Amino acid sequence: MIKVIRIEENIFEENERIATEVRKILKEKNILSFNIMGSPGSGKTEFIEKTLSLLNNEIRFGIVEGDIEGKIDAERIEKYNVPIIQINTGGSCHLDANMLKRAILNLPLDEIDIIFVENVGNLVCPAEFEIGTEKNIIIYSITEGDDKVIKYPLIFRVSQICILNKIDLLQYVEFNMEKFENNLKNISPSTFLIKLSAKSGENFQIWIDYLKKLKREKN
Ligand SMILES: Nc1nc2c(ncn2[C@@H]2O[C@H](COP(=O)(O)OP(=O)(O)OP(=O)(O)O)[C@@H](O)[C@H]2O)c(=O)[nH]1
Ligand SMILES: [Mg+2]
Repeated sequence: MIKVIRIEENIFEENERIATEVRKILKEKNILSFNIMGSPGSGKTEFIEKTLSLLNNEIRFGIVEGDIEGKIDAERIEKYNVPIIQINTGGSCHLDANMLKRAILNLPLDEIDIIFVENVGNLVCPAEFEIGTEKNIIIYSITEGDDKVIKYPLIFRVSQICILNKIDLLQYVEFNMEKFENNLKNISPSTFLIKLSAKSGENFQIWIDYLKKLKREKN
């Protein structure tokens, strides 16, 4: 007789249970939280840095950095003097709810309004694991091509916000904006799109205003 054990289901079930715990902790502390996902190099850390440089004086942030190895991104953010936890997954291509739970329990939650979690750079795996944050953001950059919404639909579907980054490079890169926008509308109609450059700051104020609005709605 053969007994089949559905490990995959169990992993997802257990993850969902802990994600609910994380959600509860963050709700109790009235913290707005974002799971920031995207390919390696799409600009997740640059985006966090730019946001901190503009809002650090008026909003209390906490940062969780997820990487397979090392603490390079956490070190980049250190200069903003915000509480940071670096998670090293040791090989896993995404964060899971248990990792985030351990991280936030090491943050001074009573002194934080907004938490940014930078997930491991990857366009596939992070989309499959809820970590208990309130909103998902996909940071996508124009240098990755205009076809990826079709090829990697899940990460766009699970994201309430899509940041289309590196628009300062539009004149140098073959990127069909209309095609990208139409694909996004078809695959995930409710995803809110903001086109900006975290580097030059072009359109960045749109994100800042939107973030402030989300924060006000939370209060
Ligand atoms: N031109 C341009 N470069 C950018 C922009 N945003 C980020 N970069 C550059 O892109 C490179 C990668 O940016 P990161 O912020 O490290 O990307 P990341 O998504 O955090 O990467 P991982 O953490 O490795 O997944 C860096 O050299 C950034 O300076 C942008 O808007 N325009
Ligand atoms: Mg990074």
